[in-house]
Amino acid sequence: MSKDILNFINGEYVKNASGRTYEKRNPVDDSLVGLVHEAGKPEVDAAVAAARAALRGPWGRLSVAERCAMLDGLVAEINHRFDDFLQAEIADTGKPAHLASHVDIPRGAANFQVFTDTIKNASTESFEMRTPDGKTARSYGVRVPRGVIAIICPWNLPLLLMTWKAGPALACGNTVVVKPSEATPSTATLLGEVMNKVGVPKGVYNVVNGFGVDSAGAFLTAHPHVNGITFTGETKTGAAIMKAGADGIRPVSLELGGKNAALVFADCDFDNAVATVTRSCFENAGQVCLGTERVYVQRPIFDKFVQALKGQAEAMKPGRPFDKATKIGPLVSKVHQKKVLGMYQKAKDEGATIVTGGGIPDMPADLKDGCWVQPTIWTGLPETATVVTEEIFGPCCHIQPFDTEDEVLNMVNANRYGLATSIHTQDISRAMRLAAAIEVGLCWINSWFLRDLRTPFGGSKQSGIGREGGLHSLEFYTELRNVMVKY
Ligand code: NAD
Ligand code: 6OD
Repeated sequence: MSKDILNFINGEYVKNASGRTYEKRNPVDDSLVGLVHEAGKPEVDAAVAAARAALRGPWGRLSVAERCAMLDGLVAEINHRFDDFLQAEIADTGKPAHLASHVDIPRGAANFQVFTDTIKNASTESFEMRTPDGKTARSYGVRVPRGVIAIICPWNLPLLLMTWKAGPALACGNTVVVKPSEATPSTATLLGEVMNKVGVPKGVYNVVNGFGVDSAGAFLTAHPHVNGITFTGETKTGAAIMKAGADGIRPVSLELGGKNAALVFADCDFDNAVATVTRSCFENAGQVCLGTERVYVQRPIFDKFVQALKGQAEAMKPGRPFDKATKIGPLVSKVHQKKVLGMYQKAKDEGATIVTGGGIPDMPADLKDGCWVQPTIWTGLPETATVVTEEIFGPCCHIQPFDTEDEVLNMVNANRYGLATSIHTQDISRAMRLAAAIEVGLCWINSWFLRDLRTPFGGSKQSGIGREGGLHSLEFYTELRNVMVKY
């Protein structure tokens, strides 16, 4: 019997009026994870109505300290049910257990903790002035929740990226309706149980499952009682969401696609650069928005670097998530596998030299139906080639040689995206000069995906609008009201 993956509305797990379901399959071996009950308009309406009502219920009357204590309870309960979350995330994504247990699940919990700390310590401004009639007036800011927040999520780090938005939204006193990716519905849905266990009032956290266009995603973002939309996903979806937000003048926060570059200079710490670029290209099978798909290596070390990265790529053993030898999992779905393999073909058609990979790995019979692709490295393409300009979101990169700082800077900036970059050099002056000149929201020097959750996170150019993280999240999840008192 297959498991039902339901919607979570007003504190209860509910099916849908239409009876429409779809199969969620495990990308490791195509086994059935469960039947997802797709939310239609009635369920989205019910979720938004529950979220709206909850703003005026006990949730809205909690003090900041009480609300934060409740959310801190959530952190403890997620950690208590760590294995349930781990199993659910792995069944949906197929990612290696070591990755999910060190990144996805702990960060899923930490995202609540950091924002309860932030909101408890956030101050507002206050000014005193003299009035024309000789009295005094003081104005001060009050942070108020925005209201009902729609959270639209991708599938690559499902719990982490959902709580990255639900954490600050709830800490600030909003209520939320989450639309997880159709490919990864399980952990957002499971979190409903934890909400109930720790006493989060009904309607504060809701989950509607389904797709984007003509489905739960579009119904939710178009809903007039949604007061703000926070989205992580592809740039073209972000454009559709921005249009939906324009109706009713609802604010949007957009974390979008990227085509991130790594710059490797001849004076780098070679072993650290190879290890770091290996992670940034291949971790999570390349399905990390911050991941590297363009590598630029200074000519004196180009051949040596290509050979070293090739060795690392070929050592990435694909396999089952709980097998300790597994270094790389499958892609998330057949749809995504087809897209990535299409790009692998495109690279070939456009004349790439295939340094390694380029296809599907040879897998044992029980894993043959999984969504596997080989870690792949290309060289020899011009900067205008499709796989050098377009986001692939797979375990692959093109490596380009360069001679001078100016030359590499021009190549890196000649792209419509501007999410992240990493610079590998021991010349700190050069690194800091480039960090200021490269058009991105996030820049790592001699490191990658090292995060302090109090810092601003977001993309430049077509990689997004807005910054979240620490106090920056409060700009989206609260409104500042000015109060002027005359006395
Ligand atoms: P996607 O844009 O296809 O889907 C994201 C979510 O939007 C899904 O829940 C989907 O159902 C929903 N959706 C799709 N169309 C919609 C519509 N018209 N209205 C409302 N909702 C809609 O993205 P994806 O394939 O799930 O994720 C991969 C993409 O996400 C990549 O481009 C990646 O770079 C990006 N990403 C960005 C960041 C970041 O922080 N900048 C983080 C992770 C992923
Ligand atoms: O670390 C984060 O807060 C974050 N938003 C990571 C995004 C990764 C993208 O795949």
